[in-house]
Amino acid sequence: MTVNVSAPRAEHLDEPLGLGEGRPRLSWTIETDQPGWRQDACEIEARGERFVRESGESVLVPWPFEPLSSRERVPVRVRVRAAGEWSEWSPVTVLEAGLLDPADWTARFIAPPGEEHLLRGRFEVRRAVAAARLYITALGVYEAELNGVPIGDHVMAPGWTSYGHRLRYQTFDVTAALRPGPNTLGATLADGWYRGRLGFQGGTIATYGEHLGLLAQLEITYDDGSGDRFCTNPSWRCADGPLVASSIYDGETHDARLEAGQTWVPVKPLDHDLATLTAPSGPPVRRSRELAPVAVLTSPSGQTVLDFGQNLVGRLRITARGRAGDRVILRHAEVLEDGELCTRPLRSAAATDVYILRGGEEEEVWEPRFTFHGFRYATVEGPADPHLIRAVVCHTDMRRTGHFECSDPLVSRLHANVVWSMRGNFLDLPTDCPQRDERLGWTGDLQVFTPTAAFLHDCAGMLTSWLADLSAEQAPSGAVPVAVPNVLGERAVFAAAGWGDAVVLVPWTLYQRYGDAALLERQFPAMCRYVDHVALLAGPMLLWEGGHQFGDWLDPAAPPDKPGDGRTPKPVVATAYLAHSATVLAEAAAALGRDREHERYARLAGAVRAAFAAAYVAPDGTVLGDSATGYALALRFGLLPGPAQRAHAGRRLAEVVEEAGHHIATGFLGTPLVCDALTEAGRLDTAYRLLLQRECPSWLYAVTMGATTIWERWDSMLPDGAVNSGEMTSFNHYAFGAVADWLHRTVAGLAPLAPGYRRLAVAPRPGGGLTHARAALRTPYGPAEVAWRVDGEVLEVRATVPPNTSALVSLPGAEPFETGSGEHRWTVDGGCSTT
Ligand code: RAM
Repeated sequence: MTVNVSAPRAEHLDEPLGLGEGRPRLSWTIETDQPGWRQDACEIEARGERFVRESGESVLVPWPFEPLSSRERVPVRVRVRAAGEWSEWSPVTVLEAGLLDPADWTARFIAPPGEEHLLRGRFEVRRAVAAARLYITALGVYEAELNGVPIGDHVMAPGWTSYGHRLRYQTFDVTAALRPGPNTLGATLADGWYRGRLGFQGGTIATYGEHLGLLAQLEITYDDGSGDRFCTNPSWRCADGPLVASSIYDGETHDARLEAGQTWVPVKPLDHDLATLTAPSGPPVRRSRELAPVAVLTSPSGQTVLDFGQNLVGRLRITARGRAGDRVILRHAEVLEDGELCTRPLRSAAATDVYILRGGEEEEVWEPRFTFHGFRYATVEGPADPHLIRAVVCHTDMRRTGHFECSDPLVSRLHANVVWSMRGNFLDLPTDCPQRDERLGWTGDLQVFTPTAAFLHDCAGMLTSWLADLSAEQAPSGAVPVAVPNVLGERAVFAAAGWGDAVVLVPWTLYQRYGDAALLERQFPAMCRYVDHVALLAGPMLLWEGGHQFGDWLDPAAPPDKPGDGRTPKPVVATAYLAHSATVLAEAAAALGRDREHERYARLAGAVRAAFAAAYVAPDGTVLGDSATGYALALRFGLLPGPAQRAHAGRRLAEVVEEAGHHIATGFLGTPLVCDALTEAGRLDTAYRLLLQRECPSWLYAVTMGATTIWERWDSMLPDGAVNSGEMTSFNHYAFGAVADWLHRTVAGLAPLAPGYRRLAVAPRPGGGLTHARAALRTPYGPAEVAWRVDGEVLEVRATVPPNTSALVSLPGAEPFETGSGEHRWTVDGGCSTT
């Protein structure tokens, strides 16, 4: 028997350099050929100390030793015991703490006196270097270099957080970049999210501050144990450089003629609270892949148009040759209209990059550094060879964890589109869209998409940071901004059903998917404050009927200029969400062992459910508004008072969907629930017909129109190919992609039953004429998979259950049963229909 233990992972990080946790929790996975393998105990070794824990836990296991101190480097390994036998030790992971205390910083922020954006400082390396670390961040975005060589491969660092509360710093190992004698540490600063145009439809300038700033602390340890520290301080100098303009929305202008010959002037000190500094809890943004154009076209007006075959987020890298002062101009768009770049959906975002050539015989290669665009198409003007242009895809460097495919190529493409929309909108924070003058962390969009996101990629670390901002920005009343970080001001801080509920529902989903109870505990006070606030708004009747609501946003029946006015009454949506959040909060309290809060919120949830039923559910089970979203909410959130009403609501939901010709009749909040509600109501056939509809509005309509990402509106592109003229016409908005969670859990049949998938459901529900489907997930415990295939009357199901977990298996027409880890194969004869 072999039992291999993976190298331990710290927190949600694959790169444990510069850890911000003094007590990092550890996780490992097991590889074994033994079915049903279960851990009885583990032993953790660090700093030569060992600790045995009599426990089966292998995910986010508490740090058993004295906390790490700042900068401490600790090799850690683990072994496990099962059935009395200890395994071999795992490979070692070396953890290294970052600067855990504001007092560790002797560096101070510096700022250019004017609009200079190049900064540099010089220092001496006295002898052979054993180790060197650079701790660095900026007010703005930065790229640093040592002796002219870029440090690291991060993009748009330090990213976007609620800067007034939390500013992330990065830690780099720069040992190899130093040389004996004089060295130069340099950085380029740009506005990024800190000072650029940011907001809703235009936005404001200098959202966070007037001045860009840099903070850097380089710590050198020499081979004799002595050290030097070199910090940003008033001896640094700054200069203008080639970065002429830079804006996230509008693009970047780089004048290569200004790359040399600067005049360096002194910097000035800048005050900024070092207590806001925090280490990242997730991976940085990186360049993840490059795409070559699939076609180079000439538009009717004579423009050279590149088609990358995929709507993506990132920027172009060009290769140019020409005279000094020649310009290459790049414009980006997600779609073409009448063969021309259609930039109207970008609203005021210019999305234009300009490169001004140095000139000469040599090829000049350039990629903008401090902007990103959402595009599939681009026009290029000037002396750059279009065939050599590459699209560089950028997003948070999350581990890909989940995959899905099935026998219907359109559904598989729909799923691929969801993955691309996640990539495009998980660029340091979860955004609604990546292309127009917006790109904000809208809470509602993430709320509905988190279950899907948490399957596709390991986004626990990234969303931990976003949630910290969400709680930091929560008002004393308990209300939260509708988009986080909040740049829309006070008017954006209000409870909106389905949006604000992200406070409660996102941590809960992350707990279920990643087993992170500490995160749940940390968010718990914010969750309570939010639900208390909404309960207050709902008043003594416990009906949430007032205030500004987005409703079932972008229901296809809503008037184009009133996207919130769909068929489902707003009070129905809002009160349903209050009941749901209170229920989830009660469950969260139970999971955390908080009995008092559990009781309190379970009581509130029960009362709101009763109020909902009394006010909005007729005795026969008809829900006010008689809409698909109303029924989906009532069924999924358990708001129907009895079995008769439940049965009626299920029937009525199916009828409503059929009456709409199996076209989508739901918006942001109903869409993620409707297939689940139908399945639960015993109408899987109707759910499949809804999924497989190809006419507008439907999920597959966009796919038949050539979509490669999920659209904001069901008809972002109209059937005749015209681009919707509405204000909000993004082609890269993940919200409607939330149906992928149903594909994973129900179509393929792989779902979590206990936090972190410690117990999973294997419950495939074949239908819709599909002949096979498969979901594969790297769970926190290791790879899991469910795959099925229909051959005539026979259904064959294969499943992989990770070591140290178990599964509840429900096959069509059979009694559910439990199984342990390992590779399984079952067949069901005759008992399933696939039409
Ligand atoms: C828009 C975006 C976003 C949505 C809000 C309410 O600006 O489309 O997705 O959450 O409105």
